[in-house]
Amino acid sequence: MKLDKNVIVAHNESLATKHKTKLAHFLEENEGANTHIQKLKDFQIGIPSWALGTGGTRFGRFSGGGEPSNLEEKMADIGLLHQLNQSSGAISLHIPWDIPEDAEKIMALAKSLNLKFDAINSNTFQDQANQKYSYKFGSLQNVDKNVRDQAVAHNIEVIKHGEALGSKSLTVWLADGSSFPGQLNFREAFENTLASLKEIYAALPADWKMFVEYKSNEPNFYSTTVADWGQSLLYANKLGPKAYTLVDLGHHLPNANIEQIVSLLLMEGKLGGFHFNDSKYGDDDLTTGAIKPYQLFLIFNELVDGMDHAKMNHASGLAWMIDASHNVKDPLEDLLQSVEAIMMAYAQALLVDRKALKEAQQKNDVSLAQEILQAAYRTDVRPLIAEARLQSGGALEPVKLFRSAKVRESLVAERGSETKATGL
Ligand code: PSV
Ligand code: MN
Repeated sequence: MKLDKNVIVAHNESLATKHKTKLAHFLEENEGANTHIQKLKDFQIGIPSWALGTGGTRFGRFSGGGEPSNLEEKMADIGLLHQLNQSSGAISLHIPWDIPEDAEKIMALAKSLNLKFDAINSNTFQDQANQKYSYKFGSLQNVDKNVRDQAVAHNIEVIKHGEALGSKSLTVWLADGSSFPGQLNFREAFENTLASLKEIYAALPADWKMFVEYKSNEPNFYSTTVADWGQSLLYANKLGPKAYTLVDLGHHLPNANIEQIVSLLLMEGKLGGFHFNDSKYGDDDLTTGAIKPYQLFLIFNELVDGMDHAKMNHASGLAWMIDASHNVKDPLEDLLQSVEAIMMAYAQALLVDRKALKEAQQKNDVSLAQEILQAAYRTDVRPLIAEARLQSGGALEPVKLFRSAKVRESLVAERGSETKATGL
C-alpha cells in the first residue's frame, strides 16, 4: 500500500500551528540552527529487509499481522516508512533471505518508491537448502577448503546481485569462531579467514567497498574470529583501501566506549558503516535510543567531529543502517522510532559548539566541556527534525499518523493476519 499524499497534507495542516510555535521558539533559542535543516533532509538511514517482520528469540516468535511475505512487500513497507519520515530512503538486502529474482522489476519498484539499495549482505551463518557443505564449524575460517570455497563463492554471487541493483558495498558478518577452548587454532582461523576475504575482495567492482563487521560473541561463546574493532581493522588494513570496519552498536562487550572506537576508526579513514540498535545486555535488537540515548548522542558527536575533520559528507560518507528486529512492537512503528532517535542524536551533535568545546579542552576545563556537550544533548531538537520532514514532504508526527491512518489495519486487510516475513 501507499499513503495518499493528501492524508499526509491533512495531518500536517492539523498540527501546523503547534509546530510553527515550537519551531519559532526553538530557532530563537538556537540561533543559526536552521542552517542544519538541509543536512537533516539529506541524511538517509537504510532499513534492512529483515527488520520488517516481528523478530523472534530461540524461545518463540509472535508474528504480527500484515507482515510482508516477499521482497516486493518489504520494499512497499520501507516505501511507507519513507513517505512518513522522508529519512528511510534506502534498503539493505540479505542474500539469500531476499533474492531479487527479477532485478529490473525490483529496480523499477525501488524507483517508484524513491528507494536506493544500500550495502548488500552475505549469509554464511546459516546453512541454505541444497547447500553442499555445512557452516556448522564456520565458513571463511573453516578447516575444510571446500567449505571456504563455497562461502567465498556465495559472497561473490551476492556482489553480483548487488551490482544488478546498484548497491556499492558488501557487508560481511561472520558467525565464525569457537564455542570451546581448544576447538580452534586462532592463528589458522585468522589466516584462513583473511585468505578467503582476499578472494572476495578481489571480486569487488572498482567503485565498491567491503565492510567487515565485528561481534564480540554469539552465536559462538568462546571466541569469534572477527570479535572486535581491532580485529576487524586488522583484516581491513591487510585487505586494502576498499575494505572498512563496520560498527554495530550491539556487538561490543559491556561498557565498551563505542564513541572512542568511532573516533579512532574515522581518524584512520577506516570506518565504513554503521548498524544502529540498542541494548541493555548484549545484542538485544532493541529500538535505537530506547536504552542509552546519551551514548547515541556521544557517538554522533564523534561522528560529526570526525567526519568534518576528514571533510566527509555526513549523508554519503558512511553507510547508515538500522539492524534490529524484536518481538513485541509493531516493526514499522519500531523503525519509525529508531529513525527518529537517530535523527535526534544527529541534530543534537550538529548543535555542539565545537569552537567552545575545543577551547575548554585546551584549557583542561573539564566542567565547561561537559556543560557544552550536555547543553546540546538536553536541547529538544524535535521541532527542527519535524521541520526537515515537513519540507521534504513527510509527516510532522510519523507514528501518530501511522496510527491515525490505520496503516497496520490496512496491511492486515491486504495481506492477512497469518503472514510471516522471511529472515531471522
Ligand atoms: C549479526 O548479529 C548481525 O548484526 C549482522 O549484521 C547480520 O547481518 C544481521 O545481524 C542479521 O542477522
Ligand atoms: Mn549488524
